[in-house]
Amino acid sequence: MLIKTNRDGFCQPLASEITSQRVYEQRRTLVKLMASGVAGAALSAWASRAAHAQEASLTPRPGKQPALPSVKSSLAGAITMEKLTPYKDASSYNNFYEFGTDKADPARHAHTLKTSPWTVEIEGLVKKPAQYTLEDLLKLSAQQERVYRLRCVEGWSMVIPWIGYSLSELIKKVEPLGSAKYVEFVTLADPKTMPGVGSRVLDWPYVEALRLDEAMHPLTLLSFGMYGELLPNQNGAPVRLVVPWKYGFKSGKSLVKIRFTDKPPATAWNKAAANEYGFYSNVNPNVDHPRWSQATERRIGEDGLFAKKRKTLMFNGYEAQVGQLYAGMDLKKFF
Ligand SMILES: Nc1nc2c(c(=O)[nH]1)N[C@H]1C(S)=C(S)[C@@H](COP(=O)(O)O)O[C@H]1N2
Ligand SMILES: [Mo]
Repeated sequence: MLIKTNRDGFCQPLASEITSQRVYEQRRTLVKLMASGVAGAALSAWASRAAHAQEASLTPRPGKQPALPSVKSSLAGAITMEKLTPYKDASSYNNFYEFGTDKADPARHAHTLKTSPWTVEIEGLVKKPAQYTLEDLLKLSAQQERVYRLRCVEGWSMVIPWIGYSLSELIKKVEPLGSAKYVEFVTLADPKTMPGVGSRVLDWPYVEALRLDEAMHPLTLLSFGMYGELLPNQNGAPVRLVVPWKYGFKSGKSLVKIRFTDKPPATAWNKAAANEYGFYSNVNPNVDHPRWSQATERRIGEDGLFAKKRKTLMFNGYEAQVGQLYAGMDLKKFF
């Protein structure tokens, strides 16, 4: 660390130097993490030591996955002070239809998902199409911890300390062409390891998409971990999206391809039921799902007999950050 001596003779590192030192140490830690094979058993002793050194320790590490060191994000809206959903609930009550449609199915079946080796292909309207290995992606930018709410269209929500960095960091590297207006996210569809892919509930692979400016918004997170550790398979390992102001289904899990297009891509839920799931799918308490209200939500992990339902907030509480993206749009029409 660089030490500056000020005129009084006190030695004080500058705040900016502390930050860069942390990022440097974090990168070194990640290199070690990868040298030992991301999910290797040999890693666990080191991982628990690294967890103690971790700056952003909001919860005790669950100890289910190797640690993923991160720094606490300073981005406005990236941290909520609400109580975290217990890890047990966040990792056992999931939607991941490739492993079955019951909320308990992903935790039960996703152990078959093979997350290494893993590559994400970037294609379409970009100057620099590329194939990124997971290791490349982990190193691409500093890992941050962000505590986001995620609200499912079905009416439940969770508060999760995600780890990752803004998707915009990756997008900037591949240089979208002027003609690129949308970003399509294609997720893994492997019938050998994903029993749900044999069913006809959705048209596989599960595909989601954002407008380019939504994808570039700093809150849009490319996530590799949660609760201080790598993502468990059922939450979308090894890399997923988290778009906190949209219904949960926009946050694609286990991404394998990111494609830049000039037309709105066809998305899995829109193809399945266009009248129920629009392209935008912004959390909006004033626009009901055709079959149920979207005005309130139930927080998973606190649903005791007398637990009150919470009022759902516009853009899931992120209106100050993202409202501008939709200025002048009729959100009943563009739901
Ligand atoms: N590939 C894929 N991604 C997916 C889904 C899915 O079925 N397949 N379900 C979505 C839905 S409906 C929700 S609510 C969130 C749930 O994320 P979580 O299990 O980490 O809470 O994942 C989203 N991403
Ligand atoms: Mo969902």
